[in-house]
Parts: sequence; C-alpha cells; structure tokens
Amino acid sequence: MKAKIRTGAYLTLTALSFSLAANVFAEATKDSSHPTNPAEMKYGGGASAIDPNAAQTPATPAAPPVTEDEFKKAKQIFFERCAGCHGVLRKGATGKPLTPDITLPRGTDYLKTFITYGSPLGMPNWGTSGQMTPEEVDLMARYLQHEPPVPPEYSMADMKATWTVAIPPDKRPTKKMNDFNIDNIFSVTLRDAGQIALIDGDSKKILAIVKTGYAVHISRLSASGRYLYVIGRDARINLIDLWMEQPESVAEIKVGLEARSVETSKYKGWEDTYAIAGTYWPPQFVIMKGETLEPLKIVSTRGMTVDTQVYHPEPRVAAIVASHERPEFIVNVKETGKVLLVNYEDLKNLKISSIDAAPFLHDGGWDSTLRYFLTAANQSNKIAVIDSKEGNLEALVDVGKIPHPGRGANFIDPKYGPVWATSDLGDEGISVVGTDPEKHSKNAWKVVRTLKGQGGGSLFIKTHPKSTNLYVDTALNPDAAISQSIAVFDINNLEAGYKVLPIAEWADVGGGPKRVVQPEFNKAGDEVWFSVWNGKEEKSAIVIVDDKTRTLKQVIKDDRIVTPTGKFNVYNTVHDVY
Ligand code: DHE
Repeated sequence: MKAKIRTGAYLTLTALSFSLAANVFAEATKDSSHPTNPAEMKYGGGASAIDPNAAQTPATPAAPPVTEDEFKKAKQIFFERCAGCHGVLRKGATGKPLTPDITLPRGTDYLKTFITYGSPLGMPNWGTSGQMTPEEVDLMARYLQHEPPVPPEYSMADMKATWTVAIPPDKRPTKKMNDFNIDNIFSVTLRDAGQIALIDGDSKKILAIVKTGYAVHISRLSASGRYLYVIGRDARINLIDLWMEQPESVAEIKVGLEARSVETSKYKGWEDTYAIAGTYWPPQFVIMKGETLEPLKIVSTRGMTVDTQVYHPEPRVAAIVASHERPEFIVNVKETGKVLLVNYEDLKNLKISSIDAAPFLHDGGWDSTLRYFLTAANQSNKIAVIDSKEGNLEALVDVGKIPHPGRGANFIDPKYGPVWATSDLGDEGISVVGTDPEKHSKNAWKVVRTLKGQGGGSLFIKTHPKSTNLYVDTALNPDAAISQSIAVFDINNLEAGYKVLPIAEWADVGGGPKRVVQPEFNKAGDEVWFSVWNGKEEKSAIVIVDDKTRTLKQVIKDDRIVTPTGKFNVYNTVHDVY
C-alpha cells in the first residue's frame, strides 16, 4: 500500500479519497441528521490547500503530550486528509466535530480505535487499510485532543499584495483579435496540472493552455462572454481575455487560502462590472472589479447556523450564482445553511438578505426560466429553492441521499411539464422536481418522479434544450464498470430506464482509475463532452458523444490533457443553459 501511495497516479485520486471523514462520534452522538457515506467521504475529503505551517499552534495542557515535530507532522496529515470533512477548525462539516471538548473526554485509546478501524458510516479505516501506520494513528489520536491550530485571516491588504494586472484594460484589444468561435470554446479544468485548456468546440483543437491556481476548480464567464474567470483551490483567480489573439491571463489575485467558487455580475446594466469569489478559508467572500480583479469589498460569513442557531466559526462559501432578476449575487454558505442575496448596487451601503435554507449548502443551478435557484443542502438531503425575483425561500424539497446536481438539468417532462433534476452521491436515485408554479402548480417544488440510475457516487447530470437525452455520471461509484461509464435516459420515455455508454472504453487510454466525469454540451446542443479523468501519470482524454445517435464522435487525446475534470462551454455558461 505504501509503495502505491508513492506513485503519482495513486496520489492523484487519493487526493480525493483521503479523509479522516469521520464519524468518530457517530456512535456516541447517534446524530442521524448527519449521515455519511463512503462516496461522499471520498469526494469531500480532498486535501486542503492551506499550508499547515501557516496555522498557529496553541498549547492544550490537559491533552496528552505531542512534541513540536510530531505536532507539525500531525498538522500536515490533518490538513491533507481530514480538514475537507471535519473543517479546518474541526467544528464539523461532512464529518463530525473533533474539538477538544469532545475528544479529550474520549481519550487516546478510543480515538485510536476509530482512526484504525473507521466506521460503517463513512469514516475510512486509516489503520487497517495501511494508509496510516500505527505510529501515525497514535499521533493523530493525541493531536486531536489539542486545540486546533488556526490558519491566519486574509485581509484586503493581503489580497492587494497578491493582485497583479499584467495587461490593464486600456492596453487590451478593443475588438476580438482572433478568429475563434468564442461561443463554442470549452474551458477545461486540468486539475493536477494547475492549468486550463481552451479547446475549440468546432475543430476540437487546443487553442491555449493557461497556467492557473493549484488543483484548479471551476471556470465561469463574464456576461459578455469575453472574460473567463478561473479559480484554484488555493484561492488564486485568473482572469483570461478571450478577445486576445492568443488568450492569456490579464489579471490575477489570491483571495484567501482555500476556495471553490467564482462568479460575475449578469444583471442588465451590470454586465462584466463585478466578479465575486467565495473562500473556504477564511470564511468570507470578496467582490472585485470585473475587468481587473481589484478587490473592493470583503464580507465575512461567520455566524449562526439555521437549525440549532449556534455560532459557527468556519462557514465555507460554496456555490455562487449571479441573479438575472436583480443586481445581486446569490451566495451559498455551507455550514450555516444560509443563502445570502448580496445586492451590489451600492458596495458602501451593502444590502444583504439572509435566507434560512438548510445545512450543508453545496452546488446548484437555475430552473429554465432563470428565476428560481435550486441548490443542494447535501447533508440534509434537500434541495432549497430560492425565488430570485421575490428574494425568498420558495421551498425546501426532500430528495434522495446527498444530492449533488452540479448545476442540474432542466427539461420538459412529458407527464409533469418543466422540471429540474439532480442525481445523488449517496444513492442511485435521480430526483425530478417540478419547476413551473404557473402552469403546473400542483407539481411545483415536488419530486414528481425518481429515476433509478447506475448507482451512487454521481456528481453531475446534464441535458440541453435541444436534446432529448439526460446524461448521469457516477464518477465516484466504487465499481469501475460504473464509474467509467455513463447512464443516458430518453427524456420522452423515462420509464424505459437508461442505456449505458462505455465512455472510458471508448477513450482507449490504457490503465488507470479513469473516472468519467461531468457531461457538458456544446453550444448547438448536438454533442456532449465527458472527461475521462485518469491519474496524473496516466493518459486522460475528452470523449465527445453525438447526442442524436448516442455514439462516439471523437476522442481528444493530447499529452497536455492532464487530469481533466470540469468543462465549461462559453455560451452555455454565460447563458446558464443546462
Ligand atoms: Fe467541486 C463545483 C466544492 C470536489 C469538480 N465544487 C463545485 C462547487 C463547489 C465545490 C462549492 C460549486 C461552485 C459554484 O457553482 O460556484 N468540490 C467542492 C468541494 O468542497 C469538494 C467536495 C472537495 C474538495 O476538496 O474540493 C469538491 N469537485 C470536487 C472534485 O473532486 C471534482 C469532481 C474534480 C475536481 O476538479 O476537483 C470537482 N466541482 C467540480 C466541478 C464543478 C464543481 C466540475 C462545476 C460543475 C458545474 O457544472 O458547474
């Protein structure tokens, strides 16, 4: 096992799977509102981008002794393997809280047992799997009884110190300088290369590779489609100008120590004006000038949770979308379960409405009218529906186990009218939710049907207004045959079940873990692209399927396509088409 850990390929995917994801205290607390599941644990338990050396080391006299060197090592292990699920401050997120008020009374032996053997509820068996030596297990059991080291805050001055504008707006082109069909470019995340590839959706050629942040996460577009914003897990944002002869990064900033989301203002009159980024650490968001990334306003998300109304010191910012109904950003605050409507008309007298939804908010997308934002409160097994016009919570819909929609999929259900669908990490279900309170009011905000997919471990689901197919990935399913293929449903005959497309087999890239992830349509809606996400040292690919015939159209293979994950078609991302 240890030899395996040393290989790059294994490390790549274990960045996903390392988690002290824990239900160390599930038995003790019997908290059924806090379910865990192995696929979700794998997903949520990625390494934190925070440098452990940046975190302060408080002393806890009552805790068992840990030497300075041991503390340093334990901190490293915690940030790499545990913080994703338990939170940097160990206040609990997907995994249980691990603060000394809980860990000290349990003691070293109790903790060692859980770390060694794990729990059926999702805590990995770090000891018996060989991923931690008995010495490391013992060290972690002692370390967890000490106060958690606290990483530094990140201020306006810190942001400004990292902010660079390589090409100022007045030195940029005044018109498009290339002959690219920008609308059909795909920005493809090359996760472990810390880069994105710009791929021409027409010729399938790589137009540019741009260096971005560490373990780059998502791309979003400005309302005009000219500017591409890419954020890395290390909270570095790159602003790429697609009008340049050779598109490249024209501005850059680091907005915190760890981040996942970036978005731009889309309300009419405010196109391309602002960008916003949310951070996991520190728990805050920042509004920036859209054309330069100059940071203007930082807002903390620390506060009370919606359910028990206790203070949470580390509520991470998850998905952010731009309202089409008002000059507002809609910001998901994960641990507190609040959705913030941030009005950007007047940054000095900032107006924020706070909507109580449910913990732990993660990802989501618009309904087809772009009025309702449907977002997963994944550990609550709910979809929160936000009415962006009225600015309130429209509904909380009970769905399957750990919903994970990405941005979801909108289509017309032949029986129930307009719907939006999500798949789940925790089970094989696909919940289809009615979204038309006007003409189909009795179906609105109800699960009108639940489809049965290939299995749990699904991350993304997609269709397109021009398509009658609904594609569902199962990237984190433990069965390779399932994680390497896609289920496709006929929207006009959903009862017939799904067909399986062997995407990884079509890619023909040889060995490796090859997870098939995130369907994304081209602008015309007649092709759907999938990433075959292999280990860093192995060959990955993009597989393009002809939507009408559901057959293989093309495979993009290139040594530069390293660990591709998310793909963002310019037109579909600008216009929220999914
Ligand atoms: Fe993501 C979206 C957080 C792991 C690929 N991911 C998001 C969003 C959040 C998030 C909050 C929504 C952003 C938005 O819309 O503004 N992701 C997290 C995590 O916290 C988590 C669970 C663990 C981690 O350590 O990061 C995590 N995500 C992953 C992966 O392992 C994935 C599969 C591969 C990768 O690239 O790292 C992954 N996440 C994605 C993608 C999207 C995304 C492709 C955007 C989907 C879309 O269609 O919009």
